[in-house]
Amino acid sequence: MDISTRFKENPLLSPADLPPSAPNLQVRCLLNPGVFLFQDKVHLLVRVAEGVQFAGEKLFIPIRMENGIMQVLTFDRNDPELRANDVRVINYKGLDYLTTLSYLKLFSSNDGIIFKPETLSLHGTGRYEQFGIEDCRVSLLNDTYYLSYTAVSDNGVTVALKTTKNWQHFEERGLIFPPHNKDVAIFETRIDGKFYALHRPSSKEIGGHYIWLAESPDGYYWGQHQCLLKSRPGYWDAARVGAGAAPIKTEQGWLLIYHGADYQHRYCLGAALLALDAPWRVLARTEEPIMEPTATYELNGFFGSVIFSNGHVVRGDQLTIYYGAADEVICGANFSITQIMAQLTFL
Ligand code: MAN
Repeated sequence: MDISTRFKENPLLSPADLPPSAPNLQVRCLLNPGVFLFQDKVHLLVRVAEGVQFAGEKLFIPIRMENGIMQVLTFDRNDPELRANDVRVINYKGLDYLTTLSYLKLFSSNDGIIFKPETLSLHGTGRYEQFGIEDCRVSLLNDTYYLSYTAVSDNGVTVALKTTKNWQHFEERGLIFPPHNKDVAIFETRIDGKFYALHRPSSKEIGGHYIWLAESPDGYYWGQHQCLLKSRPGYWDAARVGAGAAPIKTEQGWLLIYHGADYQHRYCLGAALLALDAPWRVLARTEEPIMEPTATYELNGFFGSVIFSNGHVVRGDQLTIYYGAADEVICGANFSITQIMAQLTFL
């Protein structure tokens, strides 16, 4: 059951709210923000997806070369070796390219509703980020923010980590998960001295798009992997599942908000509960979504029928999630944690 209360101000941020980062680019989507509190303000680390204006028979793909310079690849739409039937990705001569190049842009707000851009922009660098950086989760442990984000290149879809204490100086921690992996959410409390993270490896053959758990002595080197939550045939989350932001610590366990999609690529949110002292034990899961795309801005957009969240703020029983709607705009919604708990079915 959809138990969310959408902000009446939705969408909070749209592509028109930000100028492009280069003159020949166009902002196509503002989506999937990482969320954190810093200096008493709500901050969104927004994924900005930019493309090049399509022109007639040509298709343009922006990429960021290893030296940091943006380059535009040109394809002929009628080329028999081009496959371009997904708005997000094309395939040419057997190789995949993304139609947009994403970077991360910081916004802040006093009230959690009206967001203004800050100066900070994080662009992809080096050979693993040439197709962009996406969908950052921001986890706070002690005084350090951990930024885990998707790094895409022709080497594959990987997960990279940066850390910062002040949002001015960043430590590059490199790739923490090899391809194909995304949706990494680092727990904000250590358990028995160890760091824990949810991640989502994908297999094209045996296996699927499942949520896994990993542990680490230092937050940088991850191992002891365990498969946690699988997609469920016949359900709203039949095709894929992936973690949202860091799980929320409650008395009953770690409350995880996750996204699930069916084979029609309809993305909804669900919840699961993990044991407090043993997060590899799944205690409960929602049978139905707790939020599904129904609003116009969720149904229609760059990629319709999508609700995707990787950031939230918790205040007592109130959970405020920020989410990408239809892969194009950023919205907000409130939940009661008690009500989410009531939707869980214990295993
Ligand atoms: C999928 C979608 C895109 C994303 C790519 C690479 O195709 O989630 O939005 O850019 O994966 O991560």
